[in-house]
Amino acid sequence: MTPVITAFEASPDRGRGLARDMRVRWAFEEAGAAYDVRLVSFAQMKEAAHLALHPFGQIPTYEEDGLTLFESGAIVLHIAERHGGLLPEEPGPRARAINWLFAALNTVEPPIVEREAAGYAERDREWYGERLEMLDARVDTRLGQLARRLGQADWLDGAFSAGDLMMVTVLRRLEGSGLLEKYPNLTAYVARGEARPAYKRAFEAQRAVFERSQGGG
Ligand code: GTB
Repeated sequence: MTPVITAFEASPDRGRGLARDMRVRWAFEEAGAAYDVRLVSFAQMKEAAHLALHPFGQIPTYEEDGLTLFESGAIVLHIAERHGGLLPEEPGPRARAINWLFAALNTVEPPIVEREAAGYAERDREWYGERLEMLDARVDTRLGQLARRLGQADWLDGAFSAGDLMMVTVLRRLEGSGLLEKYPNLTAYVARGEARPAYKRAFEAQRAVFERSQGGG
């Protein structure tokens, strides 16, 4: 069976590839593996049929031959383990690539998401400016640390891996914030990820979904 993932019927990012199906699509494309997409509305995500796949009523999910997964990190890791191209074969480098995948999700993404969430939920509060400064500083700490470790290397640990794929998608969530630009090696790193043919295919696929949802395409 071709794996089926779920994605937003009309992504609130308007096709900028910031929703978490993008990382899964990119992993499939890097692996050269076919996949199908089932689009869901916000209402459908909260209905019983979708909650049976995803206990938190979100996208993305993954279904294949009786296996159901949720959590974009688990899905990307599953794809990487099933196919070549996203994880080194040697145990040490492979473990380090997985290490970076977790670092992207557990150490770099949380302050970025918290900052983004404050922008949606707290923008009108009188203390928002002060809070934003604090949130920016937390993100900046992580970016500075990551920039130091990456240095002038192309990728985080040798060849491109699922760890880089995840880190690039996480850093892309800073688009428009102006925070990444302080670190030219990180902006170049993201651009390097975005220049990969597999990334471009995944990006176009999710963008086409958004265009169709607006009556285009
Ligand atoms: N930890 C989970 C994972 O990694 O898979 C988190 C999944 C998640 O947050 N899914 C979001 C979702 O389904 C979509 S990606 N939200 C609907 C809900 O919770 O009801 C997050 C996202 C949404 C929108 C933008 N955007 O507009 O730019 C970016 C990212």
